[in-house]
Amino acid sequence: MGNQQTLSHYLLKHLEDSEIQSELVSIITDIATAGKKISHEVQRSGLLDLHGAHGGQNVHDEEVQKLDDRSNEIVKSILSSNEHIIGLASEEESDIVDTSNGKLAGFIVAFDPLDGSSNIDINASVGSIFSVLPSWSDIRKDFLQPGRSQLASIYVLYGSSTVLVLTTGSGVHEFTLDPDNGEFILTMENIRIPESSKYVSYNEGNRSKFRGSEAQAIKKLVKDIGSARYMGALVADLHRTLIKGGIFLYPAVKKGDGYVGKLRMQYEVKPMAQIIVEAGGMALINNEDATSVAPDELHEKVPFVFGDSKTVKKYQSYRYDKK
Ligand code: P6P
Repeated sequence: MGNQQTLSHYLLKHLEDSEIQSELVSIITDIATAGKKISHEVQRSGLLDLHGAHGGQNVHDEEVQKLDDRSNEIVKSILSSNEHIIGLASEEESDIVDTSNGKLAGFIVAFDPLDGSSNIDINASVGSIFSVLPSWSDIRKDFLQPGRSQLASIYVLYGSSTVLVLTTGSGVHEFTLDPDNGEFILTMENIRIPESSKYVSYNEGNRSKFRGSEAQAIKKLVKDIGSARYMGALVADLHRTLIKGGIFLYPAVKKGDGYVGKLRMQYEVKPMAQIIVEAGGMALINNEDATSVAPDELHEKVPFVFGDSKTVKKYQSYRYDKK
């Protein structure tokens, strides 16, 4: 293998012209450390009695898995000791965690410590997602910035290997964890999502809960594309879409007399949309560019569609063009 560039070396060079180089390198290095520790636990979850439910419920009234809680503690302990970070928001925390110690300006990080954790017990892929934002004075308000304000968007995918994928606004790059030396090594630089329309990815079990026009559009897409993949973990479904192309959809589903989204703006949709757009793809919330939509509240959930531009435009024509 050619020059094995570590994440830290790559970041120092990649961010050499950034005036916040040292802060971003410090924060992303800590996020990578959290990813390594979580990867270590995920690989041993069955041995450490970390399968199954923890017994609590999160802010979305979802059953918290033991490893959700463990992963949340790992991320919180590492990031709260980073001098540049003044606030945290987590899927597993009902409210913001203030780590400012009175410091006014700095950086805030929103994260889903273990996304897709229901896959843990069946040994399928899970991931962690991180969103890094600037904060000047009001942490609560600053978490409500749109996706395009993010300084870094990162995910770690615990799959057949552990990979960290990031963007700091100039390209999308993948690093693979070398288990022999614990380093994240650059394995793909400037990833571009192929306009392949390879797969449609959505939960077929929800079809009856979609709006009619949505179900119709998806039916046409499936007919056009012909093959479907769905892994039930956003990080895994996004990584496949980033590498192979195609489209992922989590439409609003019927609840009572309205329709609601499932994916969380703060620590799923905002960072993942920025990565897809940086790789040349498209990401939508209710047919708007997902990177320009600002959340209304910390744990807001929204419908989310992303993929290669060709396939997303085809979806838009099926879903929204009045015939
Ligand atoms: P469903 C996992 O719980 C998650 O938040 C995402 O990782 C994933 O894309 C989605 O929910 C799966 O939801 O309803 O298909 O199980």
